[in-house]
Amino acid sequence: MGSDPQNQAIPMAILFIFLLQFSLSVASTSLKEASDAVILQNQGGRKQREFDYFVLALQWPGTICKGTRHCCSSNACCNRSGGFAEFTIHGLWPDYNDGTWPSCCTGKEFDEKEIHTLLEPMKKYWSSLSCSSPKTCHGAKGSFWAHEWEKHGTCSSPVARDEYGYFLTTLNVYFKYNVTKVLNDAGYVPSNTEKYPLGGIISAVENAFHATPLLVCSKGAVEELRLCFYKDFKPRDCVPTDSQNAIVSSKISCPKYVSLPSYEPGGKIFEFTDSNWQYPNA
Ligand code: U2P
Repeated sequence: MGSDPQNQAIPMAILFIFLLQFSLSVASTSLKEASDAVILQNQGGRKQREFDYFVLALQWPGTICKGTRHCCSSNACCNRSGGFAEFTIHGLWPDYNDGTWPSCCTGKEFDEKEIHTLLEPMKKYWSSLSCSSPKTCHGAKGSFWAHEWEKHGTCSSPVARDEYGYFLTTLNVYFKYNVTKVLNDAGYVPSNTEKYPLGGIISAVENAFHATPLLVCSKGAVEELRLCFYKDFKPRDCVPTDSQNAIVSSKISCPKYVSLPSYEPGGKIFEFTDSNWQYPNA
């Protein structure tokens, strides 16, 4: 009961053409995906590839504000009534796995009007804790928010594609992963007398988010706590970063026991440097 080889040849040819077309279309799709993934961003002739992961950098105002020497209207250390009892946002930074990061990826300048609907939470949770005006990507001086958007936000594509998206995404991640609550629940509360084990703080965050944070200290006090995320904002371990050719890791930056200083404005006498500055609650 042998079948006719001529009759078989036609379906085989159709199958072959189908498979050829299928593999060509798969190949072109994966080529397209590969080229979508490697976005080459250009500024001043520099080419930067797409970032690998996000760092949400949080600052501890109690530590930073202790170093305040003078006041101005833009420094929340001077004018926040009631002080601070929580981490505030420093920035959402797209980083590379090798410890470096892209910066100033497009020419897009900061425009506060684009985020006018976010100003209330921004002022409260993304406050500037300094009087100095950081550099923007164009060499001019700008606000803290302008610096963070131009340096880091413009490199967050394709996850956050514009200024509004960048700030909104950052606020959402900040509210979702509430480190202050995690530490308070574990008994690590602001104090000017207590010292806490660095390992205990790291474990509390690991237990809550199943990923290892990175801590940065100044004179034995927690100055920053960084949480790391995949591009879909699932938590992942932070890796030591390379800051001005020095490796930053929790153990290098912090002692075995660290403080989380509390801070209330008014406890210090400031020299104030602009006429807009007002004493808190004045
Ligand atoms: O750590 C000092 C400064 O380097 C920039 N930085 C650090 C680690 C990192 O993963 N990504 C990154 O950008 C920060 O610069 P800034 O945004 O303050 O200009 C950080 O403060």
